[in-house]
Amino acid sequence: MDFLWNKTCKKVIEMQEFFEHVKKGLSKSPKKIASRYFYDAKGDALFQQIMQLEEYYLPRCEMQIIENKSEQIGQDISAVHSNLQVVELGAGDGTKTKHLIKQFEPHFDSLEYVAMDISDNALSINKKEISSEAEQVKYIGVAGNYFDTYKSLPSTSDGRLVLFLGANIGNYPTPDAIGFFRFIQSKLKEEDYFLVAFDLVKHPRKILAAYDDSQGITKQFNLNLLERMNRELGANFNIHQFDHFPFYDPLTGIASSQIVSLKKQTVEFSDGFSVCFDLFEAVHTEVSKKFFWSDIEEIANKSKMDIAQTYYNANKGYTFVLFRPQG
Ligand code: AVJ
Repeated sequence: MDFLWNKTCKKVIEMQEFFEHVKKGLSKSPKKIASRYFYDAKGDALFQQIMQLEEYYLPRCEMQIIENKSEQIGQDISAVHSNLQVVELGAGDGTKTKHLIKQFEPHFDSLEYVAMDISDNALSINKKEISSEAEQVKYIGVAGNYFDTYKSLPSTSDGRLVLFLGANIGNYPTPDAIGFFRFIQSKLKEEDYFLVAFDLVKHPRKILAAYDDSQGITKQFNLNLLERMNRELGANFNIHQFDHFPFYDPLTGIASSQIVSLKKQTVEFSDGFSVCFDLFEAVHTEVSKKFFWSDIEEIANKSKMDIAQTYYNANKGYTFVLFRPQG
């Protein structure tokens, strides 16, 4: 009963927060909704499908590094620490990280893994995946928004490695990425580490194809944002009167997604809030930044971090960078 009550409260608070965000974002010019709202249950399922797409090359690149470099990463960090706490932000279901943790295990006297994710569902799979792969690892799962959960992470006498994988850093334009790095730094001691996966700039057509797949799954993923507003906020979007428009700018390394209104129309929400869309007016939904080395160096410098190591996939289009606070 208590459990159900808590779950219901959480859901209500989340929906209120979503509604406030939507009201603000759709009243702006240009209109804007943040990509973190993609991920309701249907959005999670669509993202799983995206990760299987031939055109969406990112998960395969990441897996290459995890499979071929985890041993090296473990060895590099164990030169400094024999007891390690690994904290993963946006840990997901653990199907990737379990390989990393498993290869880390022999290098440390003790290993603790703290998985942080917004989804209870993903975390329960995560626990099973990690625990069955690495039995000696002390497992801690923390559900919630990682800004809140990371902030209240207790200190440890062990070394700490924070993981931020999946190229999720790409959702932060450079100034936001710098702010995010400073936030991570606040819980790192001098010898601690931050390991981040970056998707690097590559041929613009290859990048564009990753966000404009031929099966239209990415389109469904974006339009699900409108369906989510229908489901949760009682809006009356007709998704057939909107289209998805992704593009990539090689000058900035930014892939952007937008939802375009195919006619002049008004959309109403259950509480009386309404929004007008002009003919072909767009709503910005996502930034997926592709990084130049100079971007990564700028982020490191401005957040007072040093680059300790870099690990690449086979074609060098994707990298894990190991950062350390500047002494
Ligand atoms: C989960 C942020 C890495 O930007 O590539 C995939 C999300 N959006 N297709 C990305 C996404 C459209 C993805 N990240």
